[in-house]
This record gives sequence, C-alpha cells and structure tokens, in this order.
Amino acid sequence: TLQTVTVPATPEAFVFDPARTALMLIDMQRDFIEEGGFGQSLGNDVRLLKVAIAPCQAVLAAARAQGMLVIHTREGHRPDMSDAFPAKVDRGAPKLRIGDQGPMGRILIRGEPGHEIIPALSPIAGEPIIDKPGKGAFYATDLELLLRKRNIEALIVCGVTTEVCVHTTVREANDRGFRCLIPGDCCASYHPEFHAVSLRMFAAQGAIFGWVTDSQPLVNALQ
Ligand code: TIU
Repeated sequence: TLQTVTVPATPEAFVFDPARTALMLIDMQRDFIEEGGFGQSLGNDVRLLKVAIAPCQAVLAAARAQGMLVIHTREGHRPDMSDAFPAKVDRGAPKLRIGDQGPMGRILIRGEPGHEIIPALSPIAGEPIIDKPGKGAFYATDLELLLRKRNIEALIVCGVTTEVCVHTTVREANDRGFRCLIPGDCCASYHPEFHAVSLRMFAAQGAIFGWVTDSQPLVNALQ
C-alpha cells in the first residue's frame, strides 16, 4: 500500500494519502447512461456519457487495488415521491417525468432497473452506496458522516454529469473541507462545451474548488 501518491494535475500536482482519500463515482446509473432513461427523456444523446465508462473502470480497479474507500452514489427518489419537490419534478417539458413509467421502469425511482448502477461499474461488498434525492451527494444523505468516520480528507470525484451532479458534489465537498481531484475523462456531459468549461472552472483561480487530471496519470500514480 502506498503512503503518499503524487498525481500531475492542473493547476499543480495533487498529493494524497490513499488511506485518507475516497474514490466517489457519481450517478453512473442506467437512467443517465443507457437508452430509455431519464437522460434521454430530457432530450439528450446518451452516447456522450458512455465515453466515461472505461476511464472510470481503470480508476476504480486502481483504487480497489490500493484498498481505498470507494463510494457510489445514485440519484433517485422513494416510490411514493415524498422526497421529490415539485420544483424538481415539474422542471422543463420532458417526454417522461421523474416517477413516470419508462422502458427501464419508473424514471429515477429507487428499486427500478433504470436506477441501478451500470453493470460495468457495479459496487462490490463493502462499498457504500449513497442514495441521494438531490444533485449534490451531501444534501440529505449520510455521506459526510461516513467520510468523517473514516478520517477521509480528500476525494477523487468521477461520474456524470460534469456540470450538474459532479459540480454540485465537488462544491459541497470543498465547503466541508475536503480537497477534490477530478479526473476529467472519468466525467462526461450531454453538453461537451459544459463538460470542458466545468473542468476549467474547478481548477481556475489556483484550484478554487478542485484539481483536474485524467485517468491515466492517476492510475500510473496508484501503481
Ligand atoms: N440532467 C443532468 O445533466 N444531470 C442530472 O440530472 N443528474 C446528474 O448529473 N447525475
């Protein structure tokens, strides 16, 4: 097990202790990444998100090999939708709304096939899954409790979409004192321009709320 890992990153190298760092995989769910889910119901091309799968697999394997804490998140709601505000459900004019019946079950509802994490990144025993009703993984969840209990001080944040749930989670984490490293190719968006500028936003102003790298330098550093 490595004591200290140094990863080339923007705006400067990111140094972390794997024992005090968690890998977070944000919302790598069928509802966002596969045809017939929430993402497509919003009018998006889900192929744009599939590019993040292989880089996430590589980083996940390296993190598991180091015995790092791995946390998976899922965005979704209770079947009775008592945790879904109209402000979220009524947003826009999608073909299918949250809670409606789609090809992969009810959209963004816990327990439905579409809510599951894609098989390529399935959690294994001992890896916590955080079910979150919002975009950020800290809001209305016990994520912060799990991280503090393990004495975690840094996060490596992967997942979809870059400018929505990844950004919200990194901003929440930064304000709680966690340093965040984002491997850019492990994230993706339905809007490539939003993805690109989101990565720039993390690292601007001297890493105002994050450091940005890619999967390969991170995997190399974890060997
Ligand atoms: N619509 C969109 O880009 N994202 C979300 O609604 N959720 C996540 O980013 N996970």
